[in-house]
Amino acid sequence: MTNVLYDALFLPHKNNPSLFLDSDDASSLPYADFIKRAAQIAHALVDVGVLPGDRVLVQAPKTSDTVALYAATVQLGAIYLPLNNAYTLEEVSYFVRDAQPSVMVCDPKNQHELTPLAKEQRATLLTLGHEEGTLQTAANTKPRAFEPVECGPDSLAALLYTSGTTGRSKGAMLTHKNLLSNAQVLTQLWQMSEHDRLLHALPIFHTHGLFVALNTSLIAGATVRLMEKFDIDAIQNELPQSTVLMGVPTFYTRLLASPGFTKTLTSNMRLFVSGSAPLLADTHVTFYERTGHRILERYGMTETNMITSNPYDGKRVAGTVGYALPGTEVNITNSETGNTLPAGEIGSIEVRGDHVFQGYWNMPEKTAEELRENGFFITGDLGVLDSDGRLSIVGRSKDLIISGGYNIYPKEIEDVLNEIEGINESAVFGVPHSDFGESVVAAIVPSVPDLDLDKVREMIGQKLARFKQPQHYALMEALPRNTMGKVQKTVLRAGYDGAAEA
Ligand code: MCA
Ligand code: AMP
Repeated sequence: MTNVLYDALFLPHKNNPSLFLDSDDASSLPYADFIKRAAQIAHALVDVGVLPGDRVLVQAPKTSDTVALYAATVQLGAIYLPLNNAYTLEEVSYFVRDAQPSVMVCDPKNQHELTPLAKEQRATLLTLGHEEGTLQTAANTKPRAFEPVECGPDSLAALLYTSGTTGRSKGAMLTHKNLLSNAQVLTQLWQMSEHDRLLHALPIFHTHGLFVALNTSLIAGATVRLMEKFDIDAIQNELPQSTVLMGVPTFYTRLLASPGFTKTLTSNMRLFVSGSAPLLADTHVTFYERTGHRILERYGMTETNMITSNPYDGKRVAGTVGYALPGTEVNITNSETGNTLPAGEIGSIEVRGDHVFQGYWNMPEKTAEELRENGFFITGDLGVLDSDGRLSIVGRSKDLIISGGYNIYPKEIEDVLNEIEGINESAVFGVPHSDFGESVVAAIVPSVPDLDLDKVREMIGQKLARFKQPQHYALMEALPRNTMGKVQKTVLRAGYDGAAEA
């Protein structure tokens, strides 16, 4: 039986005694044992009725069992749907209602809160914790082998939600082929091998930590040092025993800010990768001066997986995201006409290749807007190619804030603010932030003279994950608008100096 992704990522390790997951609790899991654990979890999912094509929604801590749950879902032909642990009940409710999973797997501490939602959707609610959970207990007694379910290249493997400019999150449908082709290309390009030990400090509910880091390590047979989160001291302790780190720019600015981060600590490392947000050229240069390593910056999206990468062997240029990956076409177009622009001209970045998703779950109109019939996906990023084919990102046509590698769509926050009594209208924008790259500011036009901002914060807190909540509020009499009536966020950004903070 063929299961495209399982056969390439997991099956080769059936009898591999090498260490795969080296976790925070000092537990370690060889590849062969991991494969057995995934099989047990697959049996436990089948027992609660999960069928091929079903969505398995997961909002669980970062543990080896969570990674095994991903493998199990792929193995039984179901669709893995991971969610940020920071999402509130309100946010999770949207994803559940949209994706209609047959099973929801949550942290035991959220079981009580999620029970009514699971009941409403007739989904089975299972728990997965650091120590134990109902899924783990059920899996413990199951057989340690499971026959993979047939899945071709176009079968869906994952549904990853990405926020949208309309305020509604969209589920990007990713197939076995999409995930596998990208992982194969990256493994080869970055020369990942069984000798690598990857420092894994990213969350595993996004493309970067889940697919880029884990899938490439799996293909290579590398060891993954699975750390619950990015902790500067823990990272520094691990660097001398590791070879690869994949992170967002905040990882690198934090390392540089640490007096204990020295060249000696990095002497065993062969690769530092950065992505998910722009890496400042200054960070690239300072990192090189401190360590002798040039951070390899690459560019990607949830919908497309990775698109470009600086070379492994060739010149890594600060402030650029490198060349289109093998099998990837990057086209720079005029955003009005869609016509291709020559090298040197700034335009809309479009991308085509085996790694580009199939469209948005239940949103054919949105899919048609962003995925052209000729297969090119309109990224919403603005860029320029040089004569050599090297891409630089110069901005975004989409209204998006990237904070610490998390995408935040202003519209989603504005919608929540505008619902609050006493707020006439609002505009949310990003301002530079030394740690997160950008942070969220909300300009508010109150409809009452004594708007209680503490109350506003409290109401926002009930609805939106912490990382999306505005760090500052600026009260204004009116929002700046152009002649078309459109709010001018560039004016807001330029005029914001923190002084107007309420
Ligand atoms: C945490 N907080 C944040 C963020 N993270 N606030 C704004 N932006 C953030 N990114 C808040 C928490 O709510 C908390 O607030 C306080 O900061 C401390 O929380 P803590 O968990 O301790 O934060 P941290 O460990 O310092 O986390 C910062 C981080 C983390 C390491 C930058 O956010 C992170 O791992 N980011 C990576 C995101 C990622 O994987 N992106 C890839 C997306 P309070 O104290 O007030 O309660 S995939 C993608 O973009 C594409 C495909 C691509 O190209 O990769
Ligand atoms: P997401 O929707 O979370 O997949 O985020 C994708 C977005 O992150 C892209 O459209 C870019 O705007 C941004 N991004 C990813 N990598 C980079 C990078 N190396 N430089 C600048 N922006 C990036």
